Amino acid sequence: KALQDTTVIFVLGGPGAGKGTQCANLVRDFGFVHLSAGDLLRAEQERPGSQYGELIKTYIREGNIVPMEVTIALLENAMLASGQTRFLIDGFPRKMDQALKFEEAVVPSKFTLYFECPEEVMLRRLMKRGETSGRADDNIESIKKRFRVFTETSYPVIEHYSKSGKVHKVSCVDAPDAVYANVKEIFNKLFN
Ligand code: UP5
Ligand code: MG
Repeated sequence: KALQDTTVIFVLGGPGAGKGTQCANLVRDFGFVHLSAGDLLRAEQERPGSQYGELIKTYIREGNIVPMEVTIALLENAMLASGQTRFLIDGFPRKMDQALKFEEAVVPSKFTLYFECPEEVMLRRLMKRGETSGRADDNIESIKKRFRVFTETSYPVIEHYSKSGKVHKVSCVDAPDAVYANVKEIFNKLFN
């Protein structure tokens, strides 16, 4: 299969923890391709003629998890289209069945990078970003729903991989550069 020899790292953490911010650093320093599932879904929502536009819009506004068939297809297509072999899969899997399906149908993950961050810190970041982001889910109602879905549905994915020792946990509370210093240490050991 085309994606057999690829390295996939899941980048997980609560809404606004800083997944996208840190992935940009890793792209620069380690040559990964960054695929944010949320970004791919938002792009699909905007794509003229998409049959999933309305569905995605509703799920994202409500902080709910889009059916995995849609997300996995977008991820797999983007991986194949890139022609590359090292991927940061950001914000996916958000549910246990998605994790199992992706690893079975696409490629197993190497490990999970988990950004730990208290809700009050994430709330502050998202409310601030909401002043300019234009994201339909950067408002207090949607943010509260996103937090609940993360705790109830997405965090168990991290727990699952923790049990098999496949999680590298990094605190995301400090300034972006300080957080990245810790991320870089992990990646230097593995990829340099
Ligand atoms: N910021 C970042 N790091 C900082 C730091 N160390 N100190 C101070 N500020 C920091 O950062 C968020 C904000 O904080 C930015 O303003 C940044 O400058 C600042 P960012 O890097 O964007 O954080 P990130 O974790 O990427 O936050 P994001 O909002 O993207 O996380 P979500 O997980 O909520 O969003 P995502 O786009 O992944 O998903 C959105 C929705 O899509 C989901 O709720 C769901 O409805 C849907 N979805 C699915 O259905 N399935 C999927 O597989 C994926 C998404
Ligand atoms: Mg993001």
